[in-house]
Amino acid sequence: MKIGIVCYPTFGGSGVVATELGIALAKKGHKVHFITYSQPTRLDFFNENLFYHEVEIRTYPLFQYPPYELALASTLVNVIQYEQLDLLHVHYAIPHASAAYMAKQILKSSGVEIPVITTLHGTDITLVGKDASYEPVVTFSINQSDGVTAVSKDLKEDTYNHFDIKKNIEVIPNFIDLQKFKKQKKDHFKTAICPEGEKLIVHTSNFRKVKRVEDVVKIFRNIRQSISAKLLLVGDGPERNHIESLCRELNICNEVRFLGKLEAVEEVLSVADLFIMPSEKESFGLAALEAMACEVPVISSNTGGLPELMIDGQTGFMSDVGDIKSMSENALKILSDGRLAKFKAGALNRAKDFDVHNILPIYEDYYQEITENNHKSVAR
Ligand code: GMT
Repeated sequence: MKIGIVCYPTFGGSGVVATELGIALAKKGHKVHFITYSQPTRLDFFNENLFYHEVEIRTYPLFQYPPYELALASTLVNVIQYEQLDLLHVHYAIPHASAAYMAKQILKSSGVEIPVITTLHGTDITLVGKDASYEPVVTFSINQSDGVTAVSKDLKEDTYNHFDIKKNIEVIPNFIDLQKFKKQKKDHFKTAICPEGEKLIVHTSNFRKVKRVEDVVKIFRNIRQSISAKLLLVGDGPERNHIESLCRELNICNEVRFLGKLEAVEEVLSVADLFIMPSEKESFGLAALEAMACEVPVISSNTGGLPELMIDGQTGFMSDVGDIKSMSENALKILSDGRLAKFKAGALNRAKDFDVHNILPIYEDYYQEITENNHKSVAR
């Protein structure tokens, strides 16, 4: 198939899922065209089946806000027509689903029919999309999509609860490439950070409020009252300065390292003993799955889609959002001697259920179903 993919080309989970999906599809022989405002972060190599089309956003002194959605819709029209794409798959509803709708209508006026699939990832529904400033457009463009997927059952339910959606939503979870995300031998790295054999705790996120990075730091402070440990914070975002101040306040700066945005996060995860994800909301928790694939047990909240990924007592433990005491106690249970190996094995075992080789065929079948439905409705 010739497939167009629209996503945010950044480190965020939706962009990562979209890019990894495109890469996996290309490896199976599909022609995949990424249509984004810059080269997706993980698309940094050559593959004969992968193509990248940049959305050029022209600005003009009159525009206080450059109309990205129009530039995207116009690029979609051009690419779909010129490359004769069979299907357009947009990731993250805002503004990709409405730009896709616009492109679809423009193409229809010249006799070109393109089926559109929208994948809902989380904050496009649970945070931003719900806001009155976007809600009518989000509802409309989801209903106008030919196919809709959500990354967890919980997100599907949230979507039905908060929007007037008439479409069937297919649940297709996040997935992982176990060839890439696996425990690598990085002992030198571990020794450099933990010279005294300290336990290594890792958190990766975009440092938004919803990630509750403050809880990570407080849980770490509690862990350190019982065992020696170090904390690596990977990623960057609006909360970072506040978190640095908190570390100073708690007098733990020597034990905490901020690594910023990293491309090869699997290298850090390879030496981690524990991953912490105390999010307020998490539609799936791709970062936790990446950790689990590298044999790192997870302490998380029990919100959103996390209970669909985690197995309490096997992959780690879940607690209520904000329950720092319970998360700290659970972290110590895992890190205490003799138990860590069991949790590491449990984490990896569960990650295998989300192997890309299991999830990719679900997407391919869904693509098939949606394109066939589209052909039938055009023939009618
Ligand atoms: O986590 C973020 O804030 C980034 C966000 C995104 O859309 O880029 O991630 C969401 O999509 C991921 C991939 O489907 C999910 O694994 C994350 O759980 C989800 N984040 C939230 O729901 C907060």
